[in-house]
Amino acid sequence: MGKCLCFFRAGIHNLKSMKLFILVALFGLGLAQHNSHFRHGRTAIVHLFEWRWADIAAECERFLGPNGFGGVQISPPSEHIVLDHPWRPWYQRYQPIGFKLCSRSGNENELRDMITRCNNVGVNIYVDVVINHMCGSGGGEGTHSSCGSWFSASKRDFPSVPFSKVDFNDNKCRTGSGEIENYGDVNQVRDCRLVGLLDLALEKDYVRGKVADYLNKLVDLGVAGFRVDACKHMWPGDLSAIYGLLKNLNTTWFPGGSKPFIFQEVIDLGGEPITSREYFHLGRVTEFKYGAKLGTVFRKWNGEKLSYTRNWGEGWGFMPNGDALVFVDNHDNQRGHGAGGAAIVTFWDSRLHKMAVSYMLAHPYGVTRVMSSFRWNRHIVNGKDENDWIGPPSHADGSTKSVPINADQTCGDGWVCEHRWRQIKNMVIFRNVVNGQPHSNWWDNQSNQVAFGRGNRGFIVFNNDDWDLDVTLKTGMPGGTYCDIISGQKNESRCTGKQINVGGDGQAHFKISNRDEDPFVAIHADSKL
Ligand code: AAO
Repeated sequence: MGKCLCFFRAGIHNLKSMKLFILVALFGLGLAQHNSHFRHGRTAIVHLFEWRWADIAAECERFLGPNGFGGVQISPPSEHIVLDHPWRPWYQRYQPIGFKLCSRSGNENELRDMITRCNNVGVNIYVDVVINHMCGSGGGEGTHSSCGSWFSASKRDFPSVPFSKVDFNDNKCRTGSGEIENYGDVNQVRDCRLVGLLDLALEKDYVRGKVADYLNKLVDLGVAGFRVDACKHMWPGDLSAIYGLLKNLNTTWFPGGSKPFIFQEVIDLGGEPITSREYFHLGRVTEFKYGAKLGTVFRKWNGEKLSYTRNWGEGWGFMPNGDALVFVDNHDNQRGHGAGGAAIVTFWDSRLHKMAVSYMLAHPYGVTRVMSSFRWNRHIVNGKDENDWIGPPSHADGSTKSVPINADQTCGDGWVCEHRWRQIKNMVIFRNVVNGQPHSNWWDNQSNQVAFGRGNRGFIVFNNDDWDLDVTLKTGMPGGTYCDIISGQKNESRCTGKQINVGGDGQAHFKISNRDEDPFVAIHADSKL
């Protein structure tokens, strides 16, 4: 009896440990898709929207590597339609006609070279992949594509994959138009066309296989993961099946067993049956509430105040920190295409943009992404920009211009390069220096003057009121003289901007005029003289 009882107990014990092991393995697996694989303690992604591969490679080596950027989100590299607007609209990149690695940003060799050069300086590459659909149903027929491959939208014929009529959802969609007509209907959102885009039948193994082949080709080239476009329009089960076909990352640059980082575009500001939560188990998700709320707070709209952000992050109803990919603006909502409306703070409002991006980079919540844009001549009529389609700086033949770097380190020819603005570049470094440190030493004036630290490694103070800030605060930092990395930075043994003296008690006096070019101050362990 005793023997069998102890066997029984042992069996239970083994079963429990087996269950625990499976849970850890699954959880660990799940977490793995949430892991950005940043190297050397880096913490931020920059979206080099519409940049050419050759320019990204150069930027990795001359700027992003040396300044501690963790990675670059690149525009969709797959072959796309060429639309005949004079300026080739930016959104033609979101109308694939095949999976050849050949787009207006460059060809496969240029892509391979860029991924290698960026990886070699510790900058990861995350690819924006469009796998929900092919081109618009009105895309016509012919070779008007970025690499000259023939296709026919009306015949659903894409020989370069190949995809044919049976690989699309036309027969599954239940709306008369074949389009999404109501975001309140889950089946429409996932089985009908998003703004006319031919919807792929992702429940088919054949289609899943072609998509996985495309993603695995990029994994083999050395990418660290993917921004997956339009995930709201794909069933989580189909995405799970596709992600399950992905290879581990290339061990030339990543540890064995590393799974691709996945961050999924799902616009969820509430009010629709499809929510971000349905995608958390698959990878991180874009938190659109973040930029919408931060813009409202810094614009001081709807009675919002910066002092209300004491519990910023999950306290504001955002998704769990471990699932979040956050940003102030993105390529859609900086031109009114996505979610967030007029609250979104873009480079057009540069003073506010620097404050909002710096707040994001100082705060521990989420994996952070900085937008890097191009200018276009906005033409706003009744609150809508009629030129929201204009593509990147281009030559007369429609090809994208290279990114010239001026002597003052800014970019020319219409490229905005927000990531190169001193305040933003220095806050990317700030985020690296304070990585892992808790949010601490909060102070506010119950209006729009706030301050908070990151353990004993960093401290930031904002004045978004219409009067001066003049206060002595507990910073949590060791005593010493620190350079403010917003008004300047530390160059050898001197500060090029303001300097802050922290006493042995960790207290420091801050005086910030609301008329300052940048009414905020930030110091960190590496800006100490
Ligand atoms: C272009 C033309 C179309 C044409 C089509 C095909 O503009 O007229 O029919 O070609 O020929 C981009 C452009 C599109 C472009 C497309 C293809 O933005 O204009 O169409 O390339 O060239 C939805 C999706 C979301 C998507 C967003 C734009 O859910 O995934 O629309 N973003 C991604 C990319 C984007 C790209 C695509 C997808 C397509 O980032 O660049 O399109 O690959 C609500 C819903 C959202 C929905 C928006 C649509 O959002 O919730 O899911 O996003 O509406 O505007 C408040 C609400 C919020 C609401 C928001 C906006 O904030 O709280 O829920 O308003 O209305």
